[in-house]
Amino acid sequence: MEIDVLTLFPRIFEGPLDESIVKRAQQKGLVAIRVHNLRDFTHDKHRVVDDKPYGGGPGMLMKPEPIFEAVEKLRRADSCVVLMTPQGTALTQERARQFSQAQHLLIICGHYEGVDERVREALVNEEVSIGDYVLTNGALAAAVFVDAVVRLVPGVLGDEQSAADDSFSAGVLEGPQYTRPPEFRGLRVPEVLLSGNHKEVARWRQEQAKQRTQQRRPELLKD
Ligand code: JD8
Repeated sequence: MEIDVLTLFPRIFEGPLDESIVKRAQQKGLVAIRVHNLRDFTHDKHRVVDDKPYGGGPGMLMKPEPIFEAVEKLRRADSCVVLMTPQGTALTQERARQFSQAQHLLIICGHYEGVDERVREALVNEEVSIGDYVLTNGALAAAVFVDAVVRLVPGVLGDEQSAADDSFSAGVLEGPQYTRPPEFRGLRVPEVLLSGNHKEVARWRQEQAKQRTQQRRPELLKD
């Protein structure tokens, strides 16, 4: 998979994408991620990327020209052009799975009060939000989106981790987990986990996961 990201803050991506699993995916050649500064697609002396909204109102909008120029340069026949925006449909694990099948993702990060509507009309295939809370811009949202998608690209996760992922996709939260020592500051690991009885362990985990889901995310169990 190839991913191109258009943003005014390329450095936001340096940390998150150069660590751990996403880094390894890039080193293994499973994904290529390129981050582009939208200012590089301006032609004026001051590299202006924003302008006032017609009709008035607070703040600034991203002007269409740099975004059109960048998308038209980077887009291919097999691209999916994604706009990060609070008005997008919410990212879910199922949606992340669908995006992980794409050959090429071209991600536009909104900044300021958002983008000129003609960007949506003419360039964007999918609008994505990462959740119902307000971020200062779309760059952090795009980093989250890339992380969620890249780990689902075939070969990125080892067998152990992909099995764990299945349990979330199956619609329950993970239950409690413990490692050594068996007693820490007077707090004991549940006896069943030390018993060596694999059937009992599996049953206990299932029950714990169900209880925790019922308590914290009951909507996951309905249907
Ligand atoms: C893109 C600008 C901030 C949005 C005024 C300041 C996604 N789940 C999400 N929450 N927030 C965003 C997001 C926020 C953005 C932009 C995405 C571009 N802002 C603006 C309008 C109101 N604030 C997001 N994906």
